[in-house]
Amino acid sequence: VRKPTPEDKFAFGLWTVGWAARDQFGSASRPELDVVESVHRLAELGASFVTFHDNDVIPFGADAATRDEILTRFRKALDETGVKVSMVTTDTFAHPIFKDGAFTSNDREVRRYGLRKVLQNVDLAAEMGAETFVMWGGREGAEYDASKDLFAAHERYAEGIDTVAGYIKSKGYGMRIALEPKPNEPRGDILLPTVGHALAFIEKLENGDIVGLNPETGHEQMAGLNYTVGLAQALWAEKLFHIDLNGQRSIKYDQDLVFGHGDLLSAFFTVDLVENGFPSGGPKYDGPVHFDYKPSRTEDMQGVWASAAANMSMYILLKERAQAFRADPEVQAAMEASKVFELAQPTIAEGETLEDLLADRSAYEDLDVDAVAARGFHFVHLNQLAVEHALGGR
Ligand code: 3MF
Ligand code: MG
Ligand code: MG
Ligand code: MG
Repeated sequence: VRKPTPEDKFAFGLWTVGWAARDQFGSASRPELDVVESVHRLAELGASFVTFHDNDVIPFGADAATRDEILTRFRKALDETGVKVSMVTTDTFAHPIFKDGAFTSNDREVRRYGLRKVLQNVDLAAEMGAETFVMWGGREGAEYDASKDLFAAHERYAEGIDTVAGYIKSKGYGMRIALEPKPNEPRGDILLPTVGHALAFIEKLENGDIVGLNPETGHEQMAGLNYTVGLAQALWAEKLFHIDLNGQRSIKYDQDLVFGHGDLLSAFFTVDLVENGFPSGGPKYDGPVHFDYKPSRTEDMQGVWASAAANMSMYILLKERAQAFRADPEVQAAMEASKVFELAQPTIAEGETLEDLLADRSAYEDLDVDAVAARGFHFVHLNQLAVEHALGGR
């Protein structure tokens, strides 16, 4: 596999390689990692960007002097390596004050504190030159339906996001917000559980023009959904601001495996969409290729760096396969035979009116319905070609 280049725009969360593998059932299996080392190692491996939660870099509650000292060290590592910060996000889930959420906690004092923490981090994100501000509402949810006024919860969630978006605008920061849906974990149910829910939510915001999505592979798959279809709708809505790539094997806890180590064929089609776009053109994703995975608890530090590299190798391999797939004349012919391109033709032609359609007997009264129904689409052949390309068999 070829080495990553800056054109690949690979990005990693500092919390990914930095995860010491503390889980629900066990203590850490690895030492804590210094962010300065992470930046250097990721740069050597070929990443161009890092992303972080405020508390991945600055401990919760640190005083101003400590904060400045840490940020100076961090900035030095960025300068030395040329690594840029593409996205910043806020930890509104780890500290117990957020146990019932930050923007949707029943406790108003918690909500005001949560909003202040996020707004402070917006300033840091702008200072660091981040283009995207991700908001994953990990604790915005409940275990018990009786515990939440769900109307009020959506009102407060919208109030919170609108306030942050309004603040970004008022400060003239060129940043955009990307909401990250997730169906559950750590809460029993999380608000804005899927891409579709979040898209509908954005429609009702006052400042929704700068609010889009950061869909994560595993999160959609935890809901039994097709990640690529979610990305497609977000693209269609012109709301695909960021992506979190990783691997997940079916509906279970959030595994955060290496990208491609979950549903490999789905990963192939994700890369095909991200790199090649829709067959008919249309909006394309052009942000960083961001990995949000966890080096498994079984891994030592060597395994941490090997798994980080694996995400990039996997993406590069799938990108090469997806490019070969689209360039293959046999695939193009199979797509043609499957009428993939015909879907881009408007059902009512340009210049045609609804009256024309209603008067067109060939469209309805005279259509040989049985003959049309008997036509096959040959999708299985097309899919076989895709799988053969994905496996490097062509
Ligand atoms: C949890 C996540 C989060 C978000 C992160 C960035 C800790 O399942 O995916 O990672 O991606 O908060 O906003
Ligand atoms: Mg994520
Ligand atoms: Mg996640
Ligand atoms: Mg995940």
